[in-house]
Amino acid sequence: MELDFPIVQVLNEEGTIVQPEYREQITKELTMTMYRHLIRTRMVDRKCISLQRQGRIGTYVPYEGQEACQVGSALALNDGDWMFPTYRDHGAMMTFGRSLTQTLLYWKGRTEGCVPPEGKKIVPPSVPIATQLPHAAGAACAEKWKGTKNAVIVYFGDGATSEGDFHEGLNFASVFNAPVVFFNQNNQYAISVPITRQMKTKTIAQKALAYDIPGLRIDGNDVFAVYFKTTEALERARNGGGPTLIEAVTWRYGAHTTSDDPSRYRDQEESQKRRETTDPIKRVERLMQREGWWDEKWANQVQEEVNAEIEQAVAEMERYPKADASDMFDFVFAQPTWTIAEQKEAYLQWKRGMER
Ligand SMILES: Cc1ncc(C[n+]2csc(CCOP(=O)(O)OP(=O)(O)O)c2C)c(N)n1
Ligand SMILES: [Mg+2]
Repeated sequence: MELDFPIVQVLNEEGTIVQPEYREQITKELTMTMYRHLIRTRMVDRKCISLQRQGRIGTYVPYEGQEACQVGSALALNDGDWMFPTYRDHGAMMTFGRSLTQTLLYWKGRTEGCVPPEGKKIVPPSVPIATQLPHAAGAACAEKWKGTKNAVIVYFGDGATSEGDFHEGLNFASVFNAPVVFFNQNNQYAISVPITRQMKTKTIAQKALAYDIPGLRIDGNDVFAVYFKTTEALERARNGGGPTLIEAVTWRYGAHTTSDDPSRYRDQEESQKRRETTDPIKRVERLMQREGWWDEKWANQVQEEVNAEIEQAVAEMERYPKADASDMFDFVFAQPTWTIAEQKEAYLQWKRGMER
């Protein structure tokens, strides 16, 4: 079965284009754009870890290693498309247009961090696993029934495929031929649970067979494979071809969250080895060097610009007052249910007691 779903690469680990049909489209400009986004997402991620360690933001979910999945797929979207992210997909959200300040506000626990930028349909990140898949299928149906050409992308991890919502979302989208791309980042772990303990099938892509939709397994550390294959799936969706399941095979180098210690469940040498061989950013650098596009001065300038953007966003985030814990109750429903009203009252009473 694994042989029916080989991992598709466009750019291999050495930075060589292995699919000639894409050669012409891989221009210096496109590569520089990809590189800038990859560097930006990585630098933001590292900054967030250090902010969390200093107590300046709350628990944080890192994605280092998964930048190609997030950048490549987000750049494939049109402005009118929908994005349904998880807690790990702020790299994709930033690439699609969410500002850095909003990203930081989210991790500071402020509701402002969930408001999408004007005109962009970026849904707040889903923390409950897989609940966003049926929502995405529904939004895609709505776009179809309204007669638009807008498509939907929904992100989820390998662990999410064990949830009922994964199957319900795929089934619904398949039956109604909804314009949605199910974008799986298979980082091979659900917290400490490796994929071999999560499912018996060798691939996630093959699960598409059950819903009679295209299933594709790609190298998630190859930003060009992600970009071109997601673009093709979105195009098919816009043109009435229905949903696609994409499995992007990747790896997170760091911890599940800043509260996790991966050395307790996996060999740290594995991540170190992968950094040297399959890193998504090094691969693009190798391509640029091969093509004679690499310019050290330009690369340094990219870093300086991103640094300045980060520093400004951190300053803006820190000008906001601390999040008010009662926001947690106020923004669940437009009209609070009695249970939520009761919980809020209990919280406020407790808080008054603490202040006395
Ligand atoms: C419905 C639900 N069950 C359990 C959890 C606890 N939980 C948080 S992250 C996670 C693992 C998810 O793994 P995966 O889908 O592979 O995504 P990744 O974190 O690797 O990106 C679990 C079980 C949750 N958030 N929601
Ligand atoms: Mg995972």
